[in-house]
Amino acid sequence: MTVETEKLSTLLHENRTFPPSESFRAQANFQDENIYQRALDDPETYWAEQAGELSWFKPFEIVCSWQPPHAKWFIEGKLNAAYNCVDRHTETWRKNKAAIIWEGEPGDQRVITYDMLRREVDKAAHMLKSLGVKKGDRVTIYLPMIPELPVAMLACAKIGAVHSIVFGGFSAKSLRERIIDADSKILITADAGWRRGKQIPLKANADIAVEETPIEQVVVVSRVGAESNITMKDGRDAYWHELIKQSPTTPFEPEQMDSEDILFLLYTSGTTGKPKGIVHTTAGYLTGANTSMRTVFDLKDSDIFFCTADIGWITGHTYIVYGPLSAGATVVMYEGSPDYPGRDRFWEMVDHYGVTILYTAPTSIRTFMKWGPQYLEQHDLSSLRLLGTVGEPINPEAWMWYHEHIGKKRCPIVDTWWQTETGCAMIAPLPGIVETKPGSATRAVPGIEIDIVDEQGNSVDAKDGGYLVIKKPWPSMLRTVWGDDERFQKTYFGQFKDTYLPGDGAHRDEQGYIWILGRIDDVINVSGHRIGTAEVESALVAHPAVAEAAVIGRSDAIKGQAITAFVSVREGARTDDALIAELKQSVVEKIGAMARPEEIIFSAELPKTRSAKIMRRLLRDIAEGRVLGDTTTLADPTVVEELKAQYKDTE
Ligand code: 6R9
Repeated sequence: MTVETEKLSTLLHENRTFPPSESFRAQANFQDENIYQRALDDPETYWAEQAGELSWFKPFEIVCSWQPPHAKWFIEGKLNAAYNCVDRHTETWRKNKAAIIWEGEPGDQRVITYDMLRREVDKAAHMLKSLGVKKGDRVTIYLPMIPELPVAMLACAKIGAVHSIVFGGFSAKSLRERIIDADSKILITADAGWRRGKQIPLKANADIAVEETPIEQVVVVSRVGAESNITMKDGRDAYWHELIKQSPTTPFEPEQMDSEDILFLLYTSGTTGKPKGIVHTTAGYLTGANTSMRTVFDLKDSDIFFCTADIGWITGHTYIVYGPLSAGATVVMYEGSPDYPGRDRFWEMVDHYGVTILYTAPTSIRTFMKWGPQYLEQHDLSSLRLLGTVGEPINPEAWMWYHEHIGKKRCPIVDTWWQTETGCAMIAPLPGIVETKPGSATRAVPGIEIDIVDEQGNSVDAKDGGYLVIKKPWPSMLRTVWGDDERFQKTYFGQFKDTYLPGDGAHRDEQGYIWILGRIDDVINVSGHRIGTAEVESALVAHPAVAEAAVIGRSDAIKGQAITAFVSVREGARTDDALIAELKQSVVEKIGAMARPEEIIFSAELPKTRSAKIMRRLLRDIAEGRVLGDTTTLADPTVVEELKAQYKDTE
């Protein structure tokens, strides 16, 4: 395995510590360290208590059944996720509390109270029903960050349909693959979305994507008013607002879902070219999402919670929609780019709406650092009381900058390690209890048992790197990979018996703090987005000029990692700037802009071992300008010299 020793030694020198302030601790939801021991001694009782925070139509009878690698939680229980996120709050004083404060990129705003949200969700549920959507059907959603997105998700949840959201930055081809894999008959999209003042042509992408797929109906939200620029296909396409007009205004009776009924699919990248449809179920996922709002985010009814992720990723699913809304919070949701029209857009929103909890990614923090603190100084950020980060390891400098310039040394920082597969935060401090260290996600949350092990599955000593593993099942764990249980078993439980393997390297320091070192497989993390090397490679190889391609992630100061592609072309193909531009464009078209290679290096041969495996490590060394390690296993050592020379030319 590739435990990056260089990174390890820098991290080990980090010994600044930040205990929670007395005033934070005194108001925290959890102040007693015993919660960890209690949950460890009896996780089932702990999770049953947490599940008790949800509203159930029928209480569960068995907390957990674990037949490795398959878990079931809260067996015999009946509930509805949309009822928990919306309806139940309208039966309390929260009825007129703001559920979603939404801001569009052009500056348009909407405040949606819980009661208004209930009405919107119910109308959308009636609409879906009238289109023939039934319990268990998959609905693909390809929308920008507009209120119709959470409304559509919750409408699916209300009728028991399974949503599969595809991030609006994905290409037509990626959308198509996901539609086919999920076997969806219906797609909800928009005419276009706004990004840095430009329109992103979602409907045009959708038109290409749905050809020769099971999609029978396309519902189109009019976001930018581009009616004249899009084509609506008769009998297939209809506008959301026109369909909604025909919906009854009567309440929609929530479907009584079994705890283990599927709530959603969300596709994520793995080591092969084919994305995995991660399956999350109703009760377990919602319990995890809801619990972490109260524990990790110390949520209070007075909080204004701003998660800057897109709902197209798991962070947005859990921390814009299901977590905060199930807990009755007010969330801020923003459609566009942080630098539009100015680089102070987030700070203007924090100031304007009085945001109390901000949850963002290390890549954004590094971008703010690069821009400089002057954009923050123009605004009053004194409403902030807690900060969070997610998506990739945060480097200590970025952590300190977040602490000093955004948190004004007042706000605890919760560095939350988790994955699409885990559903909610797994390693993160409880901010009223745990002393934090810049760059460490600290320790597993209560109810989660982790370890760091070697190849044989034995715990490693402090300071040694190893595989991060999760030893016991937890409520919000993925249940399977959609349509491919074998892949689920192999990927996550194939290495160690009955133990979940997330695919990250980690080490523990002498105090037991966890330091995540990054992926140990062929997954690249660009700005917190998971991209499989195999996906980018197959996009490149699809080009007629390309014979072979190898893709690696090299370290990048802002994005965490950037994609470098090494390409060998077919006989006679030209290796010029035009081909580079074409290849980059072809990756954008096949996957999406976030997968665009930063640089493409042509090489007559790729370095291979004698067993014909491409030596990615070596390519990473070249791209990162390191002295090359052992190349004795290389079939043809001259390849490396040539590649090094080529790489220098591109710099
Ligand atoms: C939530 C999310 C998961 C991968 C994960 C890891 C990396 C996420 C992190 C982190 C270090 C953190 N990751 N949070 N690494 N510290 N706080 O990002 O899900 O898109 O599935 O990515 O992201 O490598 O395995 P997802």
